[in-house]
Amino acid sequence: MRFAPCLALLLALLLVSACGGGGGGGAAAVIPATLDARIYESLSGTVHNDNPGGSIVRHDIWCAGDLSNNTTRRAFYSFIVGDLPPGAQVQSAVLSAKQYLVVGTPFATLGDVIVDHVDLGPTLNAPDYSHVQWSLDIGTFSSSPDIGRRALDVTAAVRADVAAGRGVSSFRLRHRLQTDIDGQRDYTAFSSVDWLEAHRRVSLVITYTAP
Ligand SMILES: [Ca+2]
Ligand SMILES: [Ca+2]
Repeated sequence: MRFAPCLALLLALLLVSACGGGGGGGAAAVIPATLDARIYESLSGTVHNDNPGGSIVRHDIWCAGDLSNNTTRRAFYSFIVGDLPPGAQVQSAVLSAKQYLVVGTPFATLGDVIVDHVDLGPTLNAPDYSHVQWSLDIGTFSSSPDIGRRALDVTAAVRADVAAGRGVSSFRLRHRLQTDIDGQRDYTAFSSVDWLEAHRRVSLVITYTAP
C-alpha cells in the first residue's frame, strides 16, 4: 500500500525533469496576443485608370471592376503593422471586409476578386493601380456575388512586412480581368473606412507572440 505513492512521486519527478529538458529551461508557454490593426487611411481607397493621371477616391465605395465607358478601378486597403511590439512573431493575419454591392455581372465576366500584396510608397496614386511589388494574387478574396463578409489569410504578406521592418501592410483588390469591354458597369464594392459598424468594418486582425 505504501509503494503506490512512492511510484507516483517518482513519475512526477520524471515528468518535471522531462519538461525542463525539452523546454530550454522551463520557460512558460507564450500565449498569442491579438492586434486589430489600425487602417492607414491615406493609403486606402479606390484607384481608377480613367485617364493618364488616374484618379483616386478615398472616401467612396471601394470597388473592383469596370464602368460603362470600360474604364476600370481597383480597391486598396492599408494597415499599420508598426504597432506590433518589437520582436513580435506573427502567427496569423486575416484581412476582412464586407462585400456589400455587386453591379452587373463582374464574377461571370471578370472572374474572382483576388488580392495583391503591394508597396504603395508614400502616397496612393495612379501608378499603384498596376504596380507589381510585392506579390501578385496571394489569394482569392471573393468568388461569388453574394452579399456578406469576406476574409483571406494574409499571414505570409504581413509576416514579410514585419520582417522587413515596414510599418504598413497594403493590399490591392481586383477582379482577375480589368474589363469585359461590353459598355456596361460590372463591379463589386467593399467596405470603406467610413463604415465603422462591426459587420461592415474592414479589418486586419493579427495574432502574434512577443518576447
Ligand atoms: Ca504610390
Ligand atoms: Ca463591363
